[in-house]
Amino acid sequence: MTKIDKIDAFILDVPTIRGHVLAMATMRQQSFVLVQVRFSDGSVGLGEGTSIGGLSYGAESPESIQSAILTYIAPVLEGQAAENVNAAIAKVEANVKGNAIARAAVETALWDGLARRRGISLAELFGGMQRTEFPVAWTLASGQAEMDIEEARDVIASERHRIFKLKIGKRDVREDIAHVAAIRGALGGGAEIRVDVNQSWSRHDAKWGLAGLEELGVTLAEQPIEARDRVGMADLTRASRIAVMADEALNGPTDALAFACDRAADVFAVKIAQSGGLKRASEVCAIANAAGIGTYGGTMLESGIGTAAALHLFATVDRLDWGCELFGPLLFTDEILINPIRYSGFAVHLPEGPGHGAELDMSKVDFYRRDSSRGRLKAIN
Ligand code: MUC
Ligand code: MG
Repeated sequence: MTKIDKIDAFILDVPTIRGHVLAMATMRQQSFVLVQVRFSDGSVGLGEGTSIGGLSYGAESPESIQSAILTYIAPVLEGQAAENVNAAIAKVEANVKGNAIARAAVETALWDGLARRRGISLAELFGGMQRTEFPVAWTLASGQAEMDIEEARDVIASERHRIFKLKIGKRDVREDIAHVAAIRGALGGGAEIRVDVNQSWSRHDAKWGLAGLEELGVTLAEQPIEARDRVGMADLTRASRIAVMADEALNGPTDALAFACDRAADVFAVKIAQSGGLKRASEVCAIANAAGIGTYGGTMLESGIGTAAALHLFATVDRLDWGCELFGPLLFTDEILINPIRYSGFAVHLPEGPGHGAELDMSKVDFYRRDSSRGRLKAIN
């Protein structure tokens, strides 16, 4: 019987191509937490658990993710049977509360190992793919409208993206609307514009803001108000013609069910990390589908490992109404895979090969590892 032998987790700090200005933090680098699970038959599985902006986005930091994995998850799983991932998930959930991103990272590596041992892809392991390419949004978040416009024109010209998510919420709501109007006006009708407020508006700001965005033809507003304000989200969903999307509010199927019952969103941003793993993310998708809520493949700005795993899950779900934003690897100055994920024809393509298909470039891993002698960057985003 193949067993889980050893679980390792390490942090890579990789710079972003420009400052990524979000309402709650400006990212100049991203800290990927990579997980490597070694199995008793010599096979290996890879996973990733990555958050955003230290502790400014959510309750888990790169350091807490690594420590939860090494201190609490690894001892529960090491020595256990490798082939029954559902049993491993149950064991971890019984022993580790919260820490969804840490749990997701390990679970991804377990599924990856299982699929690789069987010589099939993750999507095949989950029952087969319904799509192999996905419309992919790009986030405009330089903080300056002129720079955002130039960047958008470049990626449209190279046929990478024509759906744009603008990060707003850092400035006054009226300034936000003016910022969106400038970009909307410059890009014209060929580009679809969505916004992500990352919880920064008050309920009153949101009333004003969504009305202004509607006039500009914006199609979707992500997490306009605080994640914990489900009643406010339901009010906005009812009142607004722009689709309202829940993101930070969704930490797995229990939240998804509450949001579905309260009709507190038109769309769910489904993130494998935030959902607590691929299995729970698929349940979030199922709840959305059953409730008539749209789905969107969200990102925590992961490297190619987390991005590939998410693509494999989203390849298998019944619907992915709003496409995805799985552009993470394009936001960094360097690529850590030897087989980078492909972006072309305004789409991201499902990686091929066994497991999630992503293979690490170990020279890059050594270079960016925080604990390596060459790891040059500081821990804080
Ligand atoms: C978020 O809130 O959705 C996803 C894309 C991006 O630029 O930031 C993330 C986080
Ligand atoms: Mg978001």
